[in-house]
Amino acid sequence: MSKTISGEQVKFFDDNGYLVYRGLVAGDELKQMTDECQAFIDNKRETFFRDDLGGDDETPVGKENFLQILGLWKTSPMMREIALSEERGRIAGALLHTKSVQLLSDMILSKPGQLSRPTHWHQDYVDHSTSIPEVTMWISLDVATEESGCMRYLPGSHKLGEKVGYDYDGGQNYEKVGMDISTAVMVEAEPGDAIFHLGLTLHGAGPNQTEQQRRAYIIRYAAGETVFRWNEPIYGPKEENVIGKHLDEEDHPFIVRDA
Ligand SMILES: O=C(O)CCC(=O)C(=O)O
Repeated sequence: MSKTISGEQVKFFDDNGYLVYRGLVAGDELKQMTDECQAFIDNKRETFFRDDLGGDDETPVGKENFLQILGLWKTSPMMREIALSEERGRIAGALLHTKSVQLLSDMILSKPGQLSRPTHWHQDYVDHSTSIPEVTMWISLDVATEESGCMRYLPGSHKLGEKVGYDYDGGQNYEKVGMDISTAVMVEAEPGDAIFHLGLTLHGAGPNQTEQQRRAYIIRYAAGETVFRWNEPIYGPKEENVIGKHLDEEDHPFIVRDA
């Protein structure tokens, strides 16, 4: 049966800035997604961008502390099909309150067992060059628990405006800008559960203290109305200045067009 979103779910998202959608991905598709993501992690796929968010430039491939792989859809036909799913694009469109949705980016974040660092509290949009806060879909590929560093969100924080981007230092920047995380919620997840959040929602995750890896496949969706607000295209510099320009279709294909 096709997956849709109810008015109640949209209202929850509008009020809280995040939404848990249990079992959004299941069966064969979940297996294909997980296997293909693991093939990227194992460095068995041509990879557009791979980095260790928890280490330095010297980290050998396969030893990353907090592995980020970006742009899977660009090199894997299977991930392209998964990333451009119209069914999920329509859900993102409802959350963005728009009729046309483009793929902003996709990525894997993998935290190996016993090695990884926390994800410091941040709002994605502060670091993004796009004019409208995007909707992110975080799909768990493993059982994510408090111990393995499941996601945490501060309900309502999307209404506070732009406060804090990713903190590559001690992780206390959210405190310095006066954000209080005492009412934050922790969301444990099973494989295939999706959590949506808005680019302005404060979120983070604990370290992975288990023996198993904690993997997520993440898709960021942009409203079709989005333009660049500074000259920083998502996939690296271009010859032309992109400020004020719409996201180009080559790097940001439409998933849903104006109905
Ligand atoms: O998976 C994580 O630990 C962080 C994910 C995140 O920050 C995001 O998807 O925006």
